[in-house]
Amino acid sequence: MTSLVKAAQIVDEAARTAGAIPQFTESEALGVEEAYAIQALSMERRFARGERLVGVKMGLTSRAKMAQVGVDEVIWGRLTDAMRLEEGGSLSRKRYVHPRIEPELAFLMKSDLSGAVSPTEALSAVEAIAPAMEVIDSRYRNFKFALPDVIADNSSSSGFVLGSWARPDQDFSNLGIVVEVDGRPAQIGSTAAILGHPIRSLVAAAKAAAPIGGLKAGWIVLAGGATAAHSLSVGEYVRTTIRGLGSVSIRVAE
Ligand code: 0L1
Ligand code: MG
Repeated sequence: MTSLVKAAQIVDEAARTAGAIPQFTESEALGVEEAYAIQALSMERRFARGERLVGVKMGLTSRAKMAQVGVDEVIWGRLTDAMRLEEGGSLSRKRYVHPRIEPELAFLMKSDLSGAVSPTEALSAVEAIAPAMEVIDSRYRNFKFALPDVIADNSSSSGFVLGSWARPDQDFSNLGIVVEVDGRPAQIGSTAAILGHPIRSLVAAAKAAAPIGGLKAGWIVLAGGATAAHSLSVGEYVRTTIRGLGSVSIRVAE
């Protein structure tokens, strides 16, 4: 049985060097709690290298995502400052194993939020919302994993790009989303695909983050992919537009 510390080192090295690894669950039993412990330990290694925790990502918060991955549970991961990509800039394909991108709605926290909270309490802790995209890159071969594997691997989170912040006092429950690749629509959806309303994802994030002290003022929370993810190829220009909130884009470089 691989120790939690060893498993954390394996996923961290795979992420750092963009090398694919076998799933842990192919050869041994791994529970969800242990998987979160591996995630925490692997992210500690990044923090020891100077990265800073800047928020959390919620995953599998839409039916499309659950179906793409074949599970039906919401998961979460940690965001660091080094994972942030410049809006309108580019990402380097060779830094990833098999990157995909998905449209997200991001929250900027105005105040701390932790534990069991209502949607109204969650909303009052939000400073701003923005269109965003998350780059997910499973470190497992062929992007195949069981739920504990993906949790151990920081829930596939590998990068994120944020658009302009907007006031949260608008109805963002059902805003149209278009993901264009080189100017052609590749995915179409709505913010309603995120647990029926993205604020529910923030409620789930407050609960999920309680064991690590809760969400902090100034943090970013990615609400989760609103459509299936798009596999990235060198040369592509990807732009996500959320109606009423604007666009966010990235180019895929070598
Ligand atoms: O919604 C998500 O961000 C899911 C990430 C984990 C599953 C995947 O890698 O597709
Ligand atoms: Mg996501």
